[in-house]
Amino acid sequence: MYDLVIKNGIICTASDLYRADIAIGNGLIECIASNIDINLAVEVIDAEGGLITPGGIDAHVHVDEPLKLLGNLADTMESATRSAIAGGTTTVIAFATQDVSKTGPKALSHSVESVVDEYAQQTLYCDYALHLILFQLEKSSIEGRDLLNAQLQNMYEDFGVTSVKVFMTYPGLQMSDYDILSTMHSTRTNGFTTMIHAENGDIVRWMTEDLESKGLLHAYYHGISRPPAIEGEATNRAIVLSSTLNTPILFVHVSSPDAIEAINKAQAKGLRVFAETCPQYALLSDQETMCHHSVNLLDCDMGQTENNGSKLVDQNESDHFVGAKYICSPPIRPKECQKHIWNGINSGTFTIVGSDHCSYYYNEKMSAASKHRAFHDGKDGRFRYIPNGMPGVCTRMPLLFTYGYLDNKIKDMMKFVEVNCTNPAKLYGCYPKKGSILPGVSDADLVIWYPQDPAQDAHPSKPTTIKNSILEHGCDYTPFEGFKVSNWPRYTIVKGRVVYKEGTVLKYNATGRYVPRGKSTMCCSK
Ligand code: DUC
Ligand code: ZN
Ligand code: ZN
Ligand code: ZN
Repeated sequence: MYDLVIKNGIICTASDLYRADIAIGNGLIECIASNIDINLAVEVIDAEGGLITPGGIDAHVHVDEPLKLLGNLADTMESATRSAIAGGTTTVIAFATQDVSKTGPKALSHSVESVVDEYAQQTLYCDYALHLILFQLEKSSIEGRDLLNAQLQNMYEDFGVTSVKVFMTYPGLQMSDYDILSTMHSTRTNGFTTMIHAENGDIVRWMTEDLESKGLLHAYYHGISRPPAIEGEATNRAIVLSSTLNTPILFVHVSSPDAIEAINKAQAKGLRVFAETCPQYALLSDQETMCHHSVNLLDCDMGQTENNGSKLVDQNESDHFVGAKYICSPPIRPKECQKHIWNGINSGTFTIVGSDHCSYYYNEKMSAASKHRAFHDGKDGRFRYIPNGMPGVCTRMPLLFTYGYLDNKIKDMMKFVEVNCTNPAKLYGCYPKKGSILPGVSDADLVIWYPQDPAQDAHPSKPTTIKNSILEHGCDYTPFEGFKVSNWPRYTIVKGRVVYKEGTVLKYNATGRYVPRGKSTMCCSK
């Protein structure tokens, strides 16, 4: 007997699109065949001609951690995984931040351990894994090599963490080129993936201080302080560092055409350069951060701004802070950048799409900035104090389905599955257990989408518009409020159990746990 059989679906993987039934047993895909006998099944789901894809893998999710280095986040691992499955994602890869109070060869293992211990106390709706954020080398010298090698090796052996993120910006997190080289040397030795946040932190600092000196403090200037070229510069520089050591590299949350150009050039040369982008860079524009101001903020660019802060006039003083909802880094770019993002997804410049879910309460974003009131009548805050990040773990797959696949910005459904499900699994060492639908080897992590084009009232549970209330996350807003959607996950299945059905989360089927990963089959030195 099978635990579950799914009939009448169209299976879509990164390589194939075909009609077949799926039989599930013991949490795994057991059999795919053209007509599986329903008498062999304990439970049957009729997909009614809807697409069936692997569950999504969101490899870029920030969740509240014991160490609050990024500040208080609105999502626990419990609410983040609940939100994930409500949008068809069945595995999330989050971050454990290095705890610099821990030292010695097990320092990084201990950093990961406290995060895993905390999440073990929570109900998890899907599986999760962890990257490490590394921002300070215990010994920043050639002599420190053996220690860092041992720290990474132990973290792999103890917890199956095989990827490390480093920052080229942010006071306190920014690493020198020297330390990035040391990190890459050790990630190469250990077969780890090196993830890079590429923005030139010194330029950001200078631009921020220059804007502040002119009284230009609103959310909109966050983007002005981090122009596309500074992401391009850092991307180029990181490519030079990685090619110096002949080791692969992965750029996360790529937003700028300048960065895309640098990545394209490197890839064309045959360098092993990989990249992630996010839905917000394909779908939002800097207009959102300009809200309610009647002056032409676009006049203020690239440090040439005159002191015209006093000329700013709020059309609606009560909610002029709304632009803070869209603050993230790299920032949301001008609209003309969006086509470069879609082209990059289709052309393979981008290996994956992640959400960079990093949810700060809008209320807290306001108060964090208001603590440093410095602007007209004390009603506003400086952009530099507004936490960087927005929620997106739930909306990633549905947005890419409607605005990518259905709107012909993503060339076909197989590409959709590749960037959202299969490549993240390969890139981060959990394929084919995750990210595919292979009998005998893949977890039964699946999404059954609503049938396309049914009479609208045939499925009243299908959302047509994104509202914060349907996203199941902990955050008090979504930057995608009001976006129309033409499809949505109808069933989300995690390890053979239905955890989300027609708009309802089924908590009693939640069996998520921590998943140790192997080494990348794409982005690591052999
Ligand atoms: N980078 C991220 O990846 N997430 C949130 C903030 C940041 O800078
Ligand atoms: Zn980042
Ligand atoms: Zn204002
Ligand atoms: Zn992030």
